[in-house]
Amino acid sequence: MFDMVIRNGTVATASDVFKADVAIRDGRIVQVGEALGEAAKVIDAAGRLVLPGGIDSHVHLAQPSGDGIVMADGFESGTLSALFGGNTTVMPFCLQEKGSSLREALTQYHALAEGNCYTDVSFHLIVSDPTPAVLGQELPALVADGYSSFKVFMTYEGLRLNDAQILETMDVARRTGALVMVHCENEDAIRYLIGRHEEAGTVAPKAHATTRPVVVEREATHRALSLAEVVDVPVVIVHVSNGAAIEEIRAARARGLKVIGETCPQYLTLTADDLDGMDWEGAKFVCSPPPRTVEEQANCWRGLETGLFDLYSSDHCPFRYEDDKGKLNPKGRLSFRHIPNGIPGVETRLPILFSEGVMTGRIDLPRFVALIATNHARVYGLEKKGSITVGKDADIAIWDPNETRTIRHAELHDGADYTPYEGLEIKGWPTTVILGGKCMVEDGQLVGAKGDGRYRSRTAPSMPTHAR
Ligand code: DUC
Ligand code: ZN
Ligand code: ZN
Repeated sequence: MFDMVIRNGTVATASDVFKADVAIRDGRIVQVGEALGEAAKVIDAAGRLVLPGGIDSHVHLAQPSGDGIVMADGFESGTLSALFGGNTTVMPFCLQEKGSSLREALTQYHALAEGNCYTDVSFHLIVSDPTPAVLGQELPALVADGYSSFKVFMTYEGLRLNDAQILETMDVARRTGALVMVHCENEDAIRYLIGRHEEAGTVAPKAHATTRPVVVEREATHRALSLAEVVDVPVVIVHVSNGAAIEEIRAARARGLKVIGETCPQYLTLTADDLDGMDWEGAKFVCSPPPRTVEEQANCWRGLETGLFDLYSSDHCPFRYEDDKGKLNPKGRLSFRHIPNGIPGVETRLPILFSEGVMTGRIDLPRFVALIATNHARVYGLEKKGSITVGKDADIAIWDPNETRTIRHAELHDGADYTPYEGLEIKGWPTTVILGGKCMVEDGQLVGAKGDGRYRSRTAPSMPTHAR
C-alpha cells in the first residue's frame, strides 16, 4: 500500500518524457512504473503533465533593504506565492549587513522562516563585509554546515566588493568547494552615468535603464569571469540580461572555466521601454540589470535554447508600488536613484517559460524541467530534489497544459500590489502541487498549511558539463 499514487499522467524528467504512474511513500518517490498498486490517495493525472516541483534558486524574501524600504514578501506570502506557481523549494538570500556576522544574520533569518513556509527553503549567503574573520573562519564553517553558495555584488554602495575582496571570497570557495554567485554591474560606471543624468535633470524611472546599459554589465561580467579564472574556481553569473554578457560566458567556457549562467523571465518578456510608463508607473519595472530590448530578449531565448544557460530563476525581489516603503517612497517619487531595485515574479516564473518556451516549441519538456528544477538541485547541492526519480523527495507539480490564463495580480498570492506581467496570456498552469508527498495545492485550491515547508541543508555543489 502506497501513501499516494499519481496515475495516468505524462511524466517528464530532464532527459525523458513518458507515460507512467508515480507512487509515493513516507514523503519519497518509491516507484515510477505501469499499473502501480493501491494507495491511500489516488490522483488521476490523465491529460496532465507530472513534473518535478519548481526550484527557484534566486528569490529575495524579508531582505533588509535600507532607507525605510520594506520588501513586500516575507517567508509566508513569498512561499505561498511560489507554491501556487508550481514551486516546492525556494532559495532566498541571507544578507550579511556591514559590521555584522553571517551567523547572526542566519540566526535571524532562520527565525523568520521557521514555521512560516509553504515550500521548502534553503539559503544562499550574501557576503558584504569579507573581514579576515569572515573569510578565515566563519564562511568555511558555514559551508561545512550546508550553506554552500554565496553571492557577491559588484554594484551598490554598501554591498559592492572591490576586486581584491572578490578574489579573496572566491578563494574561500576554491578551498571549501562552495559556489560564488556574482551580480555583475560596474558601480563606478553607473555612478558616472547617474551624475550625467542628474546634471541634465533626467530623473524619471527610465533613467534606471540608461544608467545601467549593457556595457556596464558586460564589463563586470568579463571582470568577474577573469577573477574566477585567476583563482581557478567555478562561478555563477546571475540574472544575465543580454547577448554581450552571454558571449563573455561562452568565451570563458572556451578557455576552460566552469561557468554557470542564469537568466530570468524579465529578460525574456520585458524591455527598457516598460520603464517609460505614465505617472512614474515605470517604477514597477525597475530591477537590476534592467530589462533591455526585443533583440536582447531573443539573445536570452537563444541562450536557453542552446544550453548556454543552466538556470532560469525569478529573481523575485518584490516591493509594493503604491507604498511609502516601496517603489513610491518619498525619495523614489523624485528620482529613479531611490526606487528600490527588484520586481515580483516567483509565481509567474514557471507559467511564463512553459507558455512562451514549451508551448511555442522553443524548448522541449526535458529542457524545461532541467531549467526550472533539476539543474538547480544539482548545482546547489539539493540532492534529494529536482527530479521524478525513485528515492527523491516527492515534490511534484501536476500541470494542465491546456489551461489558459491571463496574468492578473488580483489572482496571485504575493505581498506586492502589482505584477510586471499583468495581462500576459498564458497557456499551461500547475494546478496541483505536492510537497514531500503531501498535497499542498489541489486543483487550484490551497489544502496545505503554513509550516509544511521546511529548511533544507545542502551538500556540495555539482558542476554541469558544457560543450566548449
Ligand atoms: N540583484 C538581485 O539579484 N536582485 C534584486 C536586486 C539586485 O540588484
Ligand atoms: Zn543581483
Ligand atoms: Zn536577486
